[in-house]
Amino acid sequence: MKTTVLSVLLFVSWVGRVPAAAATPQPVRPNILFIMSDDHAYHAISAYTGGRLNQTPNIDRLAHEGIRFDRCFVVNSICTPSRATILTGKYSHLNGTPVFNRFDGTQPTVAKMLQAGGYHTGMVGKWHLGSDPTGFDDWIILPGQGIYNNPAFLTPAGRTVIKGYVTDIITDLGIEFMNKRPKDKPFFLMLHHKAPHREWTPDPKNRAKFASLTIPEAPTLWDDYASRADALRECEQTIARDLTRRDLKLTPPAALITGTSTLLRPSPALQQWFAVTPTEVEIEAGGVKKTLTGPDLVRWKYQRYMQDYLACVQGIDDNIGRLYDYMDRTGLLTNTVIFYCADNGFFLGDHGLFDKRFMYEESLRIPLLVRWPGVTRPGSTNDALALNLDFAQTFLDIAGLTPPPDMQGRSLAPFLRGERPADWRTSFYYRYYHDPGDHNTRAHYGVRTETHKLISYWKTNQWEMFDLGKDPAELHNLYSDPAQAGMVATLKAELLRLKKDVRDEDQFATAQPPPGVDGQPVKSFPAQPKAPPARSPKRVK
Ligand SMILES: [Ca+2]
Repeated sequence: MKTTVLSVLLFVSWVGRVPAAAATPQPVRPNILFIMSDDHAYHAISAYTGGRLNQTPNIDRLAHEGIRFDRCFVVNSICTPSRATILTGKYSHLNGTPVFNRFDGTQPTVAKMLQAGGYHTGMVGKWHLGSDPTGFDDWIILPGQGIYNNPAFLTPAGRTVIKGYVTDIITDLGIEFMNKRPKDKPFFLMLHHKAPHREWTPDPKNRAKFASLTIPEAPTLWDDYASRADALRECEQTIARDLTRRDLKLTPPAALITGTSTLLRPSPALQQWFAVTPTEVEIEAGGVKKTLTGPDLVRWKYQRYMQDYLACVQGIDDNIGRLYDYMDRTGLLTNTVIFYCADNGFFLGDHGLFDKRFMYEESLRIPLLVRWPGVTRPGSTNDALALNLDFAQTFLDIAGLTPPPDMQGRSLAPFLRGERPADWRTSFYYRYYHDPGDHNTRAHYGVRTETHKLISYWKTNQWEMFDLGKDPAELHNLYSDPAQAGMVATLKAELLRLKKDVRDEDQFATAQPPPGVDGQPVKSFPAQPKAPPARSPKRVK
């Protein structure tokens, strides 16, 4: 899809700094293109699944020509905290962004370090950190979550609307950044897609393509939650109960679309109609009308959800293909390290859920594909425990820059070079804070090792322990099994060790910073939220 005239004009004025000397030598250090989608589950990429749910040939090409990380995870599975962790190389409790609160852009970030180290830096697409981007030579971001069609963007010069579909536009803007960059230095571009975030609005072509498909059901769609903590039963992110009429793209009564009210600018009454979570839906099949309820309705909701989600993913894959073509044509493929990942995992009906947040694998794990031509062996895979916490140090390593000592991850570059450090981590720490919060998902922290997982819902003092080897779907909570007492004790000790090691002193355990990312970015930053009085880590028994 072509860039609109408006966006070309916008971009020319946005970039505006093309060096006079175009024919400069190829930079020795590689460019870094970091592509991140929003809520793209690893199991919606055929390189990971063999195509069980969908085919993503262009994203798969990154795996075929590079390395596929099979155990990459986030340390706090929601949008804003993940983005803050990627920029800072620090856990939420140290970068001050545990929930949907405004990121303090005055703190050190990998973008600032790369910029100071000689990289031309850019940020295009979904930012969702509340404050203006810092450390970027050029940026153009969606305000808050942004919208799918004809989205507004914010730039250093102000706000503008670009006509078209958001995934196409963000790709166009990324291409323009690369096209107009100074050619005498390497670039670092963060290209962040909005898709496939809720409410999963595809482009018309892919919507039509997926509308008639029947998607295989998740193996744990009908999970009865037996043996698990109350958190699963209490959460409001279920396919059965919590998808709205808007999510399901139901057609409102004509009477509600009157006057100035439209689907894009709904009146309060229409908004209220869209927000309802229906307990029965009338459908028409073969000319016959039928009202769905109960399990039939759950199956129907799952199909509607997955058709649109996967269609959004297909739009991303199409656009990765366009990026590939551009980079091939311009010679950039030979000297650019390309990353593809997501900011968090996502439930695709797994455990009967949508959304993320929980420390269960589908939400905790993200896809990570990296193509580094001439360095990474094509088609290689890696099962080391990798984290979004590691990305900042990885970028700096690739750029030949030394990371500051207070970053908390570790460079993944050795794996890209085909090495495996003998002392690589064998466990990691996770913490989710947004409780009370969206979807009523209970706050929790935990440890995941190579083989097991222990989760503490610290506000309710409930626990879960899973043997990931025997029970990869995490259906059997072994926490209270007497035969597992030794393993539970070992995992509790490891959890406390890690909590101390990452300097989590319960900075945000009792009070969340106020929300601040869904309005327009502002140029003033609040002071770092004050930590509550020091207290000993929650005692685990
Ligand atoms: Ca996200």
